[in-house]
Amino acid sequence: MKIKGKEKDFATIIEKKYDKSIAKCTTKELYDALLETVKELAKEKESNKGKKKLYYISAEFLIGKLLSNNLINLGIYDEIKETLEKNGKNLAELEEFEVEPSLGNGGLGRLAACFIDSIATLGLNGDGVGLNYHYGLFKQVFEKNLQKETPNPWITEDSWLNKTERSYEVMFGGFKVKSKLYDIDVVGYNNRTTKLHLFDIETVDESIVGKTIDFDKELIEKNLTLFLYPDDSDDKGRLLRVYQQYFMVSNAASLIIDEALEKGSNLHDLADYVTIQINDTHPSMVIPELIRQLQERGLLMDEAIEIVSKVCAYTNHTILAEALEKWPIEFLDKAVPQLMPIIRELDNRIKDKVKDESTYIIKDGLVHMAHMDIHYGYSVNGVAYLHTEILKNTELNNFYKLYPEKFNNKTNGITFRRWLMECNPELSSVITDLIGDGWKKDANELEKLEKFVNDDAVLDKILDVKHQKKVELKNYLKEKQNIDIDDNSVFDIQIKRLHEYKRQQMNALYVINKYFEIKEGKLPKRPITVFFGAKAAPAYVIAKDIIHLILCLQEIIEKDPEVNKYLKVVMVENYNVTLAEKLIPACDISEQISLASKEASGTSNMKFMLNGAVTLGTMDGANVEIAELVGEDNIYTFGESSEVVIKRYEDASYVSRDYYEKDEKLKEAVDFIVSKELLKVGCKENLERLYNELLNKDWFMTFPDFKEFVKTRDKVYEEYEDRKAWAKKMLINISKAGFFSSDRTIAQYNDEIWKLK
Ligand code: KOT
Repeated sequence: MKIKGKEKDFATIIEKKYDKSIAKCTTKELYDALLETVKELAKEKESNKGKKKLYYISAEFLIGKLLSNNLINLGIYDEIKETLEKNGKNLAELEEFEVEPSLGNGGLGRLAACFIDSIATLGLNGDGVGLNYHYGLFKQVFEKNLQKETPNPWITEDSWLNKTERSYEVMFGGFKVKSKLYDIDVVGYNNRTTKLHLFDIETVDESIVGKTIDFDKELIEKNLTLFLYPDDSDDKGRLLRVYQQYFMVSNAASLIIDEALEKGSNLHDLADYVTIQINDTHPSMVIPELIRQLQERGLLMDEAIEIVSKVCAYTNHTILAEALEKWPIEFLDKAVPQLMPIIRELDNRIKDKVKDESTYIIKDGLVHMAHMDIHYGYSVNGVAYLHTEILKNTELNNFYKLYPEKFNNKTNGITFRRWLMECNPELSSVITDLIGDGWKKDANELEKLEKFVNDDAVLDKILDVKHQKKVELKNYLKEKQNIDIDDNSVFDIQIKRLHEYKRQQMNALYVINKYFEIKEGKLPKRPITVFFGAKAAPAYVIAKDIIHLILCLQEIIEKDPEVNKYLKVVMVENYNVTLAEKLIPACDISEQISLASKEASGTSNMKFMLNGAVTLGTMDGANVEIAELVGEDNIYTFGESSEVVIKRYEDASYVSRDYYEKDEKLKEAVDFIVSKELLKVGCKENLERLYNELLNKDWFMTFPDFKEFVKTRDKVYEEYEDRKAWAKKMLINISKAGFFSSDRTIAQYNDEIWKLK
């Protein structure tokens, strides 16, 4: 590798730093040296330049570990790996040493991380802006088959954060705080870098948190950047979120204005210098805050509003009503009183010209953040074709009628650097051997793989790699969780946040159904391992009950000698990016079983197909586009359509008990939740609550899809046995995954929204 123009090798760097050879170094020493080297190399890369700059503001950036990814993007992964191996060391140990930052929840946060990678790689002038949560989301531990939440500290002296000199004063109602900016350099796969800016406060006090995630929610100066989404089940937690959000956007606005001024903007022309992507409504207060700061610098309200309306673009990631943020006016009055007059003014201007009250910003004492984004942003996008259509035609139809020109779709994507090259080097090299490495820069080239669909040797290779990755996962989970897995079983995997609409409960009901079949002597042709990975929000009671059910099933099945040879449930603890990178390459069947219309896009579906898993899913989110690309022979779909589901909600006609009464198998599975067997290992209160919820409500309509789900899934297992036919499906999935590269998504954001040069 070249540092400051001079050829250097890692062994010499180590020798110089520690006065000893690589072989004699500890893991920490090697890690530190690599961290330092990579940080230095990143600094040398040209940072993306241009007059106009994008600020991608997001409450979450689920970046994952960075070492290997940075080595890949710098083009020195193989070199370092070999050097270490030659000296009896291995990169995997260093990867293990690294602590994963816990700065996100799920899809929205991981998407932001993929986007930053692609922005750097495409050489676009854009940075990410977010918060530096010290304890991240939370660390999930299982105790007595229940989820417990503990703090997840990740900031050590070996972190990727670089402390900067930048600092701003942020005013809250009655007090102010001083911010401190930390940066992480994001290296693109192309000699470029951008930055992830994470704001923090220096008065934050980790000691106010004990072993659990409880802490005094009113000590804002001490708790502001401790956790991502502190428990919002009570008003104090919700209010803290408002403080966090304002802290994030006020710093962002200050940074944006400073950087524009430095580049010669006179602020009247700010829209030529800046575009802001608002990642769901968490950063929405940037709109009134930017207006406020522009006024402070002498601009008049009219002009400030006009400028901001040309600068801000909004992405919607969900149609779930409870996720569309609405803040009580009292909250904003208390936390950020300086914003309320501006928000009122923004709302009044709408009330003056728009008749449709449903679009007003302030209604019934609540401030509707998304409404503000749509009225005062220049672009509104959904994250998959179906999702955007639902926004236009149903959820946001009233806004679509007002501003049809603002609405556009940007189907999500994933970075192939992390989700193929890093997590599956074996498959990457099979691909490269077949079609060359052009796909690394242009993912569409993966389509060239299609011509090998009848090549037995290629199909065998793909099956071999899959098996190898299954063995790796098996060994990893043996070491980490002491679980024994049969690598010849089918690996059936569902990984995503735990939510009723994602319907992990339906997967669990299938497991129960299979358990009964096995008990009755109807054995599967091959053992099945059903993996789950999911965190439930601390205050989401039913979601935690579903985790409880899954863990209880895991225990019962494991202990049953009649069943455990054929069926196994594995719920991985503390599911995160690191685990995803191990699970995804090893997956045979990708479970994407949300209630049609509810999953905006999904992104694990894309990661799985790229790694040769076959999707079993509903026609929801990006599954629809996957189905279109791979064709019906290479995906398994089932369940009611989004139209039927939307209609069912509209006429409120759904009665879950009707399905339960009519379907014997379903009844049997649901009853098992409160059976003697389960109550022996589980908690009565949780299991009964879940049982009653399903029977009396089932708001996300698991029951109507259950029968077809069982039938389709059984068919998947049967067809899996024709290994050659299955390998073809795998190959087609890989070859069609190119569309889901986040490089494509980001190029579209730029062409159609940001318009950076
Ligand atoms: C969370 C809270 C409020 C609003 C939205 C969310 C949210 C949505 N968090 N994650 N999402 C997911 O975003 C992904 C990226 O666009 C989608 O693929 C996925 O379907 C959403 O559920």
